[in-house]
Amino acid sequence: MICGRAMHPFLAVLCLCCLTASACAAPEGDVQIDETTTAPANTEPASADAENSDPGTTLAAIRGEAHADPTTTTAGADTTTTTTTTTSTTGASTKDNTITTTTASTNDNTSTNDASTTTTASTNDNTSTTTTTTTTSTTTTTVTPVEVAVSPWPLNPRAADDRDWTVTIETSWRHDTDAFTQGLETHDGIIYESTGLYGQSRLRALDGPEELRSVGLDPGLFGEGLTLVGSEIVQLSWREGRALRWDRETFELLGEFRYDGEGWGICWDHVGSRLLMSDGTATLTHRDPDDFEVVATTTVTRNDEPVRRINELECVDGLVVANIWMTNEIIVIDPDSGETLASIDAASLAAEAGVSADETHAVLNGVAYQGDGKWILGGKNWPMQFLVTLTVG
Ligand SMILES: [Ca+2]
Repeated sequence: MICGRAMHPFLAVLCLCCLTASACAAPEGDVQIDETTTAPANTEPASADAENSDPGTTLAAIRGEAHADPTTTTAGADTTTTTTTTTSTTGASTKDNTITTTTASTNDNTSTNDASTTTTASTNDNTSTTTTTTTTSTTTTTVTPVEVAVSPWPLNPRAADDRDWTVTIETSWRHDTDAFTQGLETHDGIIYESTGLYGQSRLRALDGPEELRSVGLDPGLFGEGLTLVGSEIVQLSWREGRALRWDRETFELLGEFRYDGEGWGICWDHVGSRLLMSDGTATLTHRDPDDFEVVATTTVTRNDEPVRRINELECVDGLVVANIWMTNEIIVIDPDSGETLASIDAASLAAEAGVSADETHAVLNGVAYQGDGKWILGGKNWPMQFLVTLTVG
């Protein structure tokens, strides 16, 4: 019904009723509602096709030499772009007689785009249109950096042409000048230090310059080298023939081993499952970790001559690293043959620490391998300790 100014008064009242009363329904068919129906999109959501995902990951194993220690560093992240395709089809009736087929695809499995679009259109008497659409879904996968081994050595000490190495200082920190360093090792970021001299010997746990805990030795013991064996610390004494066994976490004294001769340096060779110990001569004594019994001895040599005064030790990757008492030289030793494989000149550290040559007690002593090619070195009563890497030359 159409309301207007020219209508009959009765119709005008009726019209007013219709406009104001919700119960007054418009006669069916009186109002033409032209409904436009919008068909819901019939396109399936694109989804990644797992089977088409090819991370294309090549994990480059960046290892050191054949005897690399299983310590690690981080390789660069690798990013791979994977493109997958999903196809959907929409069918709808139309009034024209056209079949239109559109196919678009993009395929990229190698981060190199290779896209193609093909459109085919034809006209005939059919009354449907079929559109095939290939949608593109791109997934970018960032591969988690992979930890790979870094060698402790600048060159393979068993095969290198140049075995004269030196140190490069990465950083340094304050060290207690009252600490007469006799043994040094590190684990999980904590430095374990044994100090000597009668009445002053201690076992210490350090976080850089800060002492985390410390325990004094019997005044009759002169502390010497130490090493970690599992949850225990084994600490030598100089002439007392007693190796103290400590709990690594609490510094509780668990017991001791007895041995003959002097104790200088010691390290746990996990590769050979043995303790290796020096006594100030050219001898390395191999000991059973359970009862400290001697199982073998090796004479350290260089050019077939014995190398004496082997002092503080560090077992690394099946080899032994030792500083030679009263020198700034550190050597790398094959513990089975006794052969000196490489020589490290660490004289720059004493100079950096301000230790003069005539301070005969304040000598280089203390070698600890941290991992990632980094070493902690120090000296007796030195005012600083150093984090270094080894370099050729
Ligand atoms: Ca050591």
